[in-house]
Amino acid sequence: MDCLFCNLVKGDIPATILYEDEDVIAFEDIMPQAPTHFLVIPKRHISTLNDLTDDDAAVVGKLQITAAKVAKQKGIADAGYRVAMNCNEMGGQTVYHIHMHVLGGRAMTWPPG
Ligand code: D5M
Repeated sequence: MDCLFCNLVKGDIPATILYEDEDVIAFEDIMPQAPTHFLVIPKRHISTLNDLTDDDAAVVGKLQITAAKVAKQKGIADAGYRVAMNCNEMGGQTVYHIHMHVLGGRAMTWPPG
């Protein structure tokens, strides 16, 4: 299976990496929708949120904790930011390796489109 984000994790495609450890990696989104827009992904392939099991609880928690850490590092934490995960076609998912979007640096609107 050829997965874009698995290839990014392997270093086969370039990325601006903001944080990396044995479980997760955070990098700049290539099509930013806000002045700050980065993604946090598990290194292990999980296609969609629907594929999560109880065994994934720790890594999913780590995605959120990493999002908050990197948001602080990027200087958007105090002003505030948006975290979003898209699931399947109607949810707007285009890359089938789960990823947490973190957007900041501008006021977000609600509801999201
Ligand atoms: O979001 C998929 C996101 O992935 C979208 O915001 C663009 C981003 N993307 C796609 N390719 C790359 C690379 N190569 N580097 C960084 N970011 C990338 P979704 O929720 O699936 O629509």
